[in-house]
Amino acid sequence: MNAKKILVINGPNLNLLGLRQPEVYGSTTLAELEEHCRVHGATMGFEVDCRQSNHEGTIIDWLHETRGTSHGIILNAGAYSHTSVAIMDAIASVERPVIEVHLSNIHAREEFRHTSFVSKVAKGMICGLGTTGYMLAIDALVDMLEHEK
Ligand code: CA2
Repeated sequence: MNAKKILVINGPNLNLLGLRQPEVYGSTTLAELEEHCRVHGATMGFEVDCRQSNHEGTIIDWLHETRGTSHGIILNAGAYSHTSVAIMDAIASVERPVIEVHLSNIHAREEFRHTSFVSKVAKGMICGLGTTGYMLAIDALVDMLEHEK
């Protein structure tokens, strides 16, 4: 691996960002969010690869791939965060820092959103700060990766 690389994975329904429920998830579209992530990473010399899928297995495949291709991962697994032991197991296998991000404050919402399987294995978690959470997660990963030897 030459260039320092961060993978941003957005899960189910996040392709609708900015298009529906702006009162909950904000008005920034997924394409705008991904561009902000790439630009923010680039200012610190990191390449940011952004992907979105509505499919659990695809997200798991991408997590497995990161073993040889990415130094750190930012994951908003959407509703799979609350249900998927399979994604949790995949994260536990990647041996790369994974930061969980949620746009909304999952603890201030319905009870079924209070549990996250991702949180059990993530390095850290940011929620409730909208798209700023992704920038903070990039900052945290860059700091971690620059100090790791
Ligand atoms: O707050 C978050 O980022 C969530 O991961 C978003 C998920 C939700 O199931 C989690 O509990 C918290 C839902 C993503 C749905 O995204 C939409 C965006 C715009 C319009 C409709 C859905």
